[in-house]
Amino acid sequence: MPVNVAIVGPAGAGKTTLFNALTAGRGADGVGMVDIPDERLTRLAEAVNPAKVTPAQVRVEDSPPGSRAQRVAFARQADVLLKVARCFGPNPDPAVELEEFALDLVLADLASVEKRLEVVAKEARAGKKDAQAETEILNAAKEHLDAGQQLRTLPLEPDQRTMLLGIFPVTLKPAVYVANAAESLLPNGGEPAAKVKKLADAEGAPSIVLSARLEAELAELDPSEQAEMRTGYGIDESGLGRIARAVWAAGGLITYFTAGEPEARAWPCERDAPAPVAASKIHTDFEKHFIRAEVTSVDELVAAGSMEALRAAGKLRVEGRDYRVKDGDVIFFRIGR
Ligand SMILES: Nc1nc2c(ncn2[C@@H]2O[C@H](COP(=O)(O)OP(=O)(O)OP(=O)(O)O)[C@@H](O)[C@H]2O)c(=O)[nH]1
Ligand SMILES: [Mg+2]
Repeated sequence: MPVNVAIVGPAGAGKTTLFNALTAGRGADGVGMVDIPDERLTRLAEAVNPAKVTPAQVRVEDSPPGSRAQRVAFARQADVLLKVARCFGPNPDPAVELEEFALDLVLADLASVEKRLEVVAKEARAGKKDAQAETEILNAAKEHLDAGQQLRTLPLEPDQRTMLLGIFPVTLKPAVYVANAAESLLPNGGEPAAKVKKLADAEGAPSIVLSARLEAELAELDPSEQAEMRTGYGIDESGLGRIARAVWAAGGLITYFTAGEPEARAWPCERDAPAPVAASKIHTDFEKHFIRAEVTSVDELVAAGSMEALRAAGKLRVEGRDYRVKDGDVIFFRIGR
């Protein structure tokens, strides 16, 4: 399943421009599928020479025009929020604009928490197990939101987090900040981008600097021209590549690979997922019928040329159900029936 990324943020921050850049103009109705560049997959494909190469994909969605409530509802359905801030044009004040935008999300979560508190109070009176623990965490959340803070910055135990997720809080979603800077301020975005970074750092969220307009122009060039232009601006990686890495980091994702003759493929997966859960990304049945995982690294596979060669040399690691899949693993899953 692709990762769902919603481009959100203040009005006129360059969200649609960034959407067009990321989707290279191929999005329709504000939705586009984007292939994630990964040099490891490129190297695997060169070594294995498969019939098909399938990169990881992200489903990117642009904020639709609409009311504040509609914008909040839109942010709610994403896995990761890409928060764009205007760091170009006259008097950019991205920190203030981002805080105003965040306040809408905070108020929306506050309303959900209050509604849930009423329900849980009834459940507590009826003697429902866990009602007390849920009331406590909801009250802590309410206090945090009342102070204008997003839930992302509230320290939570795993079970508290699970309880809070029941109200689909939008300020608990992982976020990546994008300082959309004037071309003249590249590569580091100057003072406005520094403000964005400060805000992101305070939340422990990744932030990146780019020019959405420049990225949109670059997306129309062939790769060598792109690289040359980027170098001129002091940028060493595409906006898409940098956004993807930040989305993976914020969303707690890793990438593992499969590399057979029919297909070499990159699979996004939650960090620390047990092997059967990682296998279920390929097919839901694989979780139930998981037997074992045969694991290697990109470098070892590239050196050996194929999974078969590694297997024959006894160099594939055999891992069981408890194995936690790592970023960069190349895996062959043995599945029963
Ligand atoms: N100089 C400069 N202008 C930009 C950049 N990105 C966007 N703009 C301009 O900013 C204006 C708004 O851009 P949009 O992409 O429509 O912004 P938006 O966030 O989608 O706006 P709404 O959907 O109306 O909230 C347009 O005139 C863009 O050309 C950029 O990186 N540099
Ligand atoms: Mg727009």
